[in-house]
Amino acid sequence: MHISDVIRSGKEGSEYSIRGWIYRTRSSGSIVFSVIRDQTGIMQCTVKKSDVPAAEFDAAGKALIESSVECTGILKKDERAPGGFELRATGFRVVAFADPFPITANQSEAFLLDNRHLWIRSREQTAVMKIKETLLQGAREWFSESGFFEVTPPILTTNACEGGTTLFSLKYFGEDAYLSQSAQMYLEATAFSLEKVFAVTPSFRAEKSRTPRHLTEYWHMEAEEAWVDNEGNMKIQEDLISAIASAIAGRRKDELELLGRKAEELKVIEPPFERLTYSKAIEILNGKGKELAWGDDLGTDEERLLTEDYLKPVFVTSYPKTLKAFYMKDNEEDPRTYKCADMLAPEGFGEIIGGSERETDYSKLVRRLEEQKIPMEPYRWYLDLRKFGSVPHSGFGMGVERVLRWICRLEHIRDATPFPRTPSRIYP
Ligand code: NSS
Repeated sequence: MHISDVIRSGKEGSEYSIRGWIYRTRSSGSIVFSVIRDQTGIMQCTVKKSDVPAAEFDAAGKALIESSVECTGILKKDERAPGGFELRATGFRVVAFADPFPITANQSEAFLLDNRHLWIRSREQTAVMKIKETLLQGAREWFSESGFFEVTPPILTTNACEGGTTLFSLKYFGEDAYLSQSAQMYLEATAFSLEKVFAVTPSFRAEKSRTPRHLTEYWHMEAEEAWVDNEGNMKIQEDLISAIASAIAGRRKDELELLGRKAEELKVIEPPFERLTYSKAIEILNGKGKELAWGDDLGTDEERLLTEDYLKPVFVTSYPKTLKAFYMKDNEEDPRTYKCADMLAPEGFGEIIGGSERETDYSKLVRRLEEQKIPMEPYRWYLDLRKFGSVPHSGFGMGVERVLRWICRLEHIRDATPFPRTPSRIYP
């Protein structure tokens, strides 16, 4: 049985078998205390020389941390044991003896990253991976209830969606190709079939930025909606984020607590989220002593300043055209800007979603590509979408690890993914 099931439903005096990895072990003469870890928790097994076959007692004494084991024993209450119960072993089998485990207390971040394949067994990493699963699951449930279809866009592509400077390029049988930065264009195409679509794919950004919120490979949850404008797009995003927060608060209380986050803090994440224009954001930042001019980009520091006092995410709308991609829709209310919005996470975490209404005017798109000297050929198919029954449509992309970093209150985004990819790391 899993350890949590034994603790929850086990009867004192009955016999159970658990299996997992040795979390801690110590022996004193004729008794071995072996704390076993499985995916649900930890439990102490007390192995007495008099209660198990001699070879098994011997093995229990020799097995080092992270050896894989099976223990059968009688359940006993023990206030001192983690979880309040222990197993008094009647059998103890070592499945595989471990070498001395390299990870011990107080090791450097670099050492832990080099040994990531082993470090992900830690309780913190396990908690983050479980919360990530709930994030993805909760989001998929929300999308499904809200009439979205999950689709499967390609990763190998000839299109730059978010500009040429952060592309990983490769040769595709002699032709120039890239790893996808965003599924957006393919989602736009699919939305003219299924109307409401979403996808969860890896996205790649060759960004040299060494910040606590940039990965070169991250999981991107993107949606595209036909017949929806920028305001409708924001409504969908705040509903989605609230559903994710609520799923995690409801199902992952213990894991959140282990990471120093109270589930209650996520329960306040409910629509509506405040909307600020970019112009207003600049004003606020100027008021906080940041010297910024209209047209300057908001970096990590600016977004931290802007969101440090918020408890819920906030939208920043109507960014200057010079800061955003060519496919966004003109904003008639302020022609210097697009009809777009970024969602920033509270408590200083910053951008978690980028979204916009899409330009539907064929000639405007062609003009922008020309102005920005972007070669037209790879975009023929994308431009085609404006020639065959285009409709108002909008969409967004959410960085899964960015959201997870905020929800788990992680210092660095690399801890939101088991095998982080950053400019200086591709091993293990
Ligand atoms: O560049 S974005 O702001 N927008 C797009 O890619 C759109 N084409 C998405 C769309 O409309 N379908 O990236 C979207 C989000 C952004 O808000 C972050 O949360 C995340 O993707 N993102 C990243 N996460 C981790 N590391 C890096 N380097 C990164 N870049 C973006």
